[in-house]
Amino acid sequence: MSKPALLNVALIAANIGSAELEFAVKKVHVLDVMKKGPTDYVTEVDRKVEDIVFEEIKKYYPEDNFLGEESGHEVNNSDTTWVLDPIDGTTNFIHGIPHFSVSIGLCKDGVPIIGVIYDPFKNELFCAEKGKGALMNEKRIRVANCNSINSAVFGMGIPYSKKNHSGEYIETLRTLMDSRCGSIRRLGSAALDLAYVASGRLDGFWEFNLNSWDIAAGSIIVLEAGGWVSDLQNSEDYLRSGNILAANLNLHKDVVDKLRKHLV
Ligand code: 2AM
Ligand code: CA
Repeated sequence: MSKPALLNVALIAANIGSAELEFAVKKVHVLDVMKKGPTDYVTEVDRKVEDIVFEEIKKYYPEDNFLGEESGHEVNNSDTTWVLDPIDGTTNFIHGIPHFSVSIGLCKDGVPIIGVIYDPFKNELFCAEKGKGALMNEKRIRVANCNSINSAVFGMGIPYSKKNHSGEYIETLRTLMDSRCGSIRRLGSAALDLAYVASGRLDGFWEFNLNSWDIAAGSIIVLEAGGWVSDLQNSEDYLRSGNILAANLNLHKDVVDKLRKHLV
């Protein structure tokens, strides 16, 4: 019997994970919240969603590699890795702020080829497959065509500790503010920030020091929606560095030109 297509498996798994999140958010006030670090939270829901999503994928593709925020890296000598963030935006989730997502990326030889991001609260499902375009709830999406920093609305994230690029972050913020950019938002889920760039809700997004599970799915969705993704020096090494800038091609070039001289 042939296996279901990779994207279909990612979609089924995202639906299952998202249903669990939708259920869990109703009892968020009684959750046992644990800390991985001073500002890094995990809940029993993160772990449960990770388990059920990987369990579903492994029904069809058990021989692949699996990288999850909570369970770490399972290496099975495959060139294909499923990269999962069971809740992207855990801090929002814990605080009852309805903006978080399940994010499932699939990388082949380290390059994202499939991305699925599900926002259970708004019932919005973003997905893409390399070469096949990007969709939101089955409708084709494209990045915005904003060409000017002055009218652009950017999403961004604030790094979590002093050693995590806080100086560079302040410089990027100052540079864009000095350039009189349109507006800046800090929404709290990098996966959804990228999905919003892909769907034209945000014109651009940047953040430092993310993990591959935060951005693997979102980056392929932006690329397939006609946008461009790099690190802040315009290198394509963003998945490894975790420093990311996404926008349409014209805006991306303008922002990189402005930011480059402020970054080492
Ligand atoms: P998370 O909710 O899965 O942790 C928001 O700026 C982004 O930063 C989110 O994608 C969030 O992912 C991530 N993030 C939140 N807390 C973090 C921490 N302590 N260290 C690194 N990344 C974090
Ligand atoms: Ca997470």
